[in-house]
Amino acid sequence: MNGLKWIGLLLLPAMVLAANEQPNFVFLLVDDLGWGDFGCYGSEFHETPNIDKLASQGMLFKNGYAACTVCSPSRAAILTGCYPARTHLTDWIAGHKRPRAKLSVPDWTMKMEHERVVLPEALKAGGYATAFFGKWHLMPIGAPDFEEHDPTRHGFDINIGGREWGQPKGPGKYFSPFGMPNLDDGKKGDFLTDKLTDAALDFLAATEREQPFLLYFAYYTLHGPIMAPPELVAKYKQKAKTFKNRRNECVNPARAGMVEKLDDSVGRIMAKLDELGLSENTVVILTGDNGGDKPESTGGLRDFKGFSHEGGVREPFVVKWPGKTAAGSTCDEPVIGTDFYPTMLEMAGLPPRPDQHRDGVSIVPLLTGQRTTLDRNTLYWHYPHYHRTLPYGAIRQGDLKLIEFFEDGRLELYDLKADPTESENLAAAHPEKAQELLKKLKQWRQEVGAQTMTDNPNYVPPKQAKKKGK
Ligand SMILES: [Ca+2]
Repeated sequence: MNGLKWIGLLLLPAMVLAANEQPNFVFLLVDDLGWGDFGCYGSEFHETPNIDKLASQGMLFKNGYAACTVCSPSRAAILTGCYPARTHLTDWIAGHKRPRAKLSVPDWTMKMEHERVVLPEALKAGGYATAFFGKWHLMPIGAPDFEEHDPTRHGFDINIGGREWGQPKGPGKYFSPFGMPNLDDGKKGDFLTDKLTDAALDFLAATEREQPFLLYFAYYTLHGPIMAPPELVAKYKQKAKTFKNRRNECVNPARAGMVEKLDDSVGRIMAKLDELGLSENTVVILTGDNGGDKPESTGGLRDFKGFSHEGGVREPFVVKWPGKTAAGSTCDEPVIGTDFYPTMLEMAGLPPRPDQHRDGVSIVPLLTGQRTTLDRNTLYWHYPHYHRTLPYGAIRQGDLKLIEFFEDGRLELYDLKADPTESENLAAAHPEKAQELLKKLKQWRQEVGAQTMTDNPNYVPPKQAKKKGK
């Protein structure tokens, strides 16, 4: 080969795939999923054979993160490839009101802006069929353009079940009737996870084979209300009687039943892919939007949904990419929800959109085993809101994590390798390191244009508020 040809080859994009070579995507996003909720992440009470099998066929990440400790911001981060701090979509829609709190919550954005090209839009532009199932929770409740923000206005060809709801809103909640957009109510007593899965299987069966697809399934489960079919509740009540809880995990029969229904759903989807001959060219991704809603669901990590500590944001994170990812592999590198957008574009052989997924990094080199680390060594969180936690920002750099609480500037510093449960605050012992990370965190907030909090003129200290309330 002559030199010119070599140069020509080098100038080609890294991967150009013919349409029939582009992989399909099944993206499974579980609500309020604890790091310890699956067998492959250590649970002994929950029974997740299908999910464990999925993990055994792909790569399991041990330091996978959600971009926020609550729903909507994490979901938007996956779709936009941007940190919540950058989009200003920083709390669950429509958030808590704390008019008497010490700090004023900024005027944050309760929707994804249409100007952004989000992940499903980018894949659609690349020839993909796109379908949304389940919980959306990204509509600006009460705003005039409310209806303009359902999944079909953000790149999905079809929407089954997505509305402004953060949880099932039908009279039977997880049981039929559901009253959800385009979802068959089935018969009384039917379970929501099953019916959404039926719809997803119908989509798979009907998909035109010449066109690759994105099946984006955002489960309502495991969000409250915690409910499962009676026979499963009975099964796990029985199991609980003799269960040796060696890991102090969540032993809640109804929640375990929800997990089993989730696992059934994953199993049915995998079986359908097999049946249709699609398994070998379908990437399956499974993760969660924020930590479990039960303190014991997080595999021993500190705190849970709504908190600044690891239990609020560390998530199961599994990717099966047939022929590319070594079966049964694991990865220790920290990765986060914003990374899916550039990763999936690269998998699809589509050009990156660095002006869109500004905070994501393609994790393809990790998945292919080409590398064990990324060039990035910092992750960030920004939560200028009151929830279970006080408002905070956080940075993880290598194994170190610094949390800054905005009310009083209090700092917490942890070495996640030596102390994964964040039990020993090292901030006082290592003030220089704490200040170095704080400086980085502040610089990052400036770079992404994060909204900051201000002193609240209507602040009523808790003691006075209590008196007034009497
Ligand atoms: Ca959630």
